Amino acid sequence: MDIERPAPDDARPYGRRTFLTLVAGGASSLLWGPAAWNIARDVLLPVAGVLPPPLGGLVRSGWRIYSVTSIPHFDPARWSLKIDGLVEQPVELSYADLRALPRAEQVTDFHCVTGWSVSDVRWGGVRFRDLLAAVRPLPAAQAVGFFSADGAYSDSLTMDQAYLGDAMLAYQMGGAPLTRPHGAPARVVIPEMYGYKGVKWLNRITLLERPFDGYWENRGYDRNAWIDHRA
Ligand SMILES: Nc1nc2c(c(=O)[nH]1)N[C@H]1C(S)=C(S)[C@@H](COP(=O)(O)O)O[C@H]1N2
Ligand SMILES: [Mo]
Repeated sequence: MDIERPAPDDARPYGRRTFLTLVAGGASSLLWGPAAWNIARDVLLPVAGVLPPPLGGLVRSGWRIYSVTSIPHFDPARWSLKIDGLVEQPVELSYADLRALPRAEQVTDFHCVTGWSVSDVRWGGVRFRDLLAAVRPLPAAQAVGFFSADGAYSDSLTMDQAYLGDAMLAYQMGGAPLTRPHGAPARVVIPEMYGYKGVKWLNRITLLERPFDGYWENRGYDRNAWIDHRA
């Protein structure tokens, strides 16, 4: 079985640039208060070891950027999200369309199956029920397939899983637009399951009769990725 690894080398330069930019803002963010700190936190944490001691002391846990390909570019003017499959009305949403949908917010913990977690992640986005309202799913649609703009990564959920109260398509993290390493412009969030269900750089959703095995499931992971080992 393959195992998850941090983003490949060709993806690193971007992540590093982002880190340097945000560290500059990050130090002063301590003066702006907790909200600003949260925004910078996800980027600061992976390098806790190189931070000066007082800042390092605040670090509890951290993100690792995962990508099985190089990290896709996001152009707000050209990006679209196609929603098709078992629906009455397929649609193609622009980034502006996506942000115009009813917005939901939540603070939830994030767990990767390889053993790292991030507590209290503030997500903003749209609930799948609100996202799918426009396409009017057919009665036969019992599952949702998610596809990444990276051309390699996909996963699926049953409709019931996608409609859980804290599942969403997130386009904000920590009160700011999702950064490119974290999946800009949008990623799947389902806190009750391990992070591999959360397809980043999402650009297509297809409604299906039944779920399929996603990228990591084809490499040995469980299709039902419940963190608390629910049936
Ligand atoms: N497109 C894509 N989405 C992905 C992955 C990936 O490699 N490619 N990795 C998944 C895994 S295993 C995890 S734990 C999370 C990690 O999110 P992060 O890179 O924002 O920390 O993204 C998930 N979504
Ligand atoms: Mo993961």
